[in-house]
Amino acid sequence: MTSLLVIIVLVLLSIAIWQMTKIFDLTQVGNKKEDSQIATDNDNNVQGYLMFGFLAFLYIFMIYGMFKWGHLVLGTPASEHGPDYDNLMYISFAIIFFVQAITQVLLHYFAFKYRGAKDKKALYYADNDKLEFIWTIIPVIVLAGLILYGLYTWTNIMFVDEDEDVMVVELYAKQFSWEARYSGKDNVLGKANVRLIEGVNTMGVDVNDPNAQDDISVTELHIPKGKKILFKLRSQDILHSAYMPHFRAQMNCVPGMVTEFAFRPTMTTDEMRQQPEIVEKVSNINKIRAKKTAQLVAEGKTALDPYTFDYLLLCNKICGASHYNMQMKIVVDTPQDFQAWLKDKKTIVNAVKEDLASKKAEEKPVVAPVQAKVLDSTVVATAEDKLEEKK
Ligand SMILES: [Cu+2]
Repeated sequence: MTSLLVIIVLVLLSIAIWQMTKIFDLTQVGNKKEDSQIATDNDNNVQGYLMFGFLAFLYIFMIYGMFKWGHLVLGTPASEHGPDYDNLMYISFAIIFFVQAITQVLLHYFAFKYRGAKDKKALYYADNDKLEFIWTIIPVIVLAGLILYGLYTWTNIMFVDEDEDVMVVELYAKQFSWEARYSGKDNVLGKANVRLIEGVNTMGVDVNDPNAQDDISVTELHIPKGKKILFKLRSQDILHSAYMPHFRAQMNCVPGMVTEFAFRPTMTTDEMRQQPEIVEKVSNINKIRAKKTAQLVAEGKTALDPYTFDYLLLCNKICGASHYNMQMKIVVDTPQDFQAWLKDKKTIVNAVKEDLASKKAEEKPVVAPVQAKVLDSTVVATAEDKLEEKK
C-alpha cells in the first residue's frame, strides 16, 4: 500500500514539474534569441559531453558493483570438476570485460568526435573490405576458441567412465519438493513409473522389480566425500532443474525421461563450513537475522534460528507458485559417516510391505460396522415392509 502511494505521489510530482516547465517556457516567449527546433552548436556540444558523462557513469557503476557485490559469488567449489567450470567462467568474464572496455570507449569517443557542427558535412563512405574483414575475423576467432574450450570442458565434466566405481543415486523432482533414491548394494535403480505412485511409494518404484529390492528413498541427501556420484534425474510432473550451485552442477529434470549428471564431492559439509568465505557469509547473514530477531521479539513474535551453512539442491526452473522453496538439504559426509547414516535406512520395498500390513490390521475391526450396516438395512427393510402393509 505504501509503495502504491509513493508511486502515485511520484507520478503527480512529475506531472507538476512538466506543467511548470511549460508555464516557464510560455513566460520566456519573446525573450529568447533563438527558439528554433534545429540543434545549435551549443546543443551538439552538450550532447557530445553528455556521451562522455554516460561513459563515466557506466565505468563507475561497474567498478562500484564489483566491489559492492563481488563477494556474493559462490566461492570455492566443492566438486572435482568445479575449478574447471570456474576457470571457463572467469576466462569468459575476462574477455567480455576487456572487449567491452575498449568498444565502449571507442563508441562514446567517436560519438563525441563527430558530433554535429555548423558547416560540417557527413562523408559518404560506402564500404571498406579490409576493415570489415578485420572486425569479422577477430570475433570469429575469439568466439570459436571460447566455444571449443567450453565444449572441451563440458565433455570432460559430463564424461563418466563406465568401468569407474560410481554410486548411482536418483533425484526425483515434483511440485514442490525433491526425493532421492539410493540404488542399494546392486548399484542399479529399480524400475519406476508415475502410475505406480501410491501411499508410501511416493516415487512410483516397481516393488516387484528385482533391482528395486534394495532401493532406499530419503528426503535429505547424504553423499560420501571423494566418491563419484552418478545422479539419474526424473520429474513427476513438469520441467524442473536440479541445481547444486556449490558443486557447479545443474541438469534439467524432464517428465518421461531420465537425464543424468555426475560429480565427485571434494569437501564435506563440515570442511565447507570452515572455509573463510563461508564463515564470513554466515556471520553476515546472522547479523541480519539478529537485527530481525530483535524486531520480532519486540513485536512479541518468535525469534529466528541462527543460520548454519548447508549444501542445497535447488530447483532452477520456474515451476510454479512454491518454486522458490523447492529445495533439499545435501550433506557431504566422510565415507564412514555416510555408511553409518545409510545403514539403518529402510528399503522402499519394506516400507511398502509394512504400510500394507498396517492397513490390513486396520481393516480387521471393520467386522462390527458391517454388522451394523446389515442391521440398518434390516431396519430399513422392515420399515419399508410396514409401509407396504399400510398401503
Ligand atoms: Cu521445480
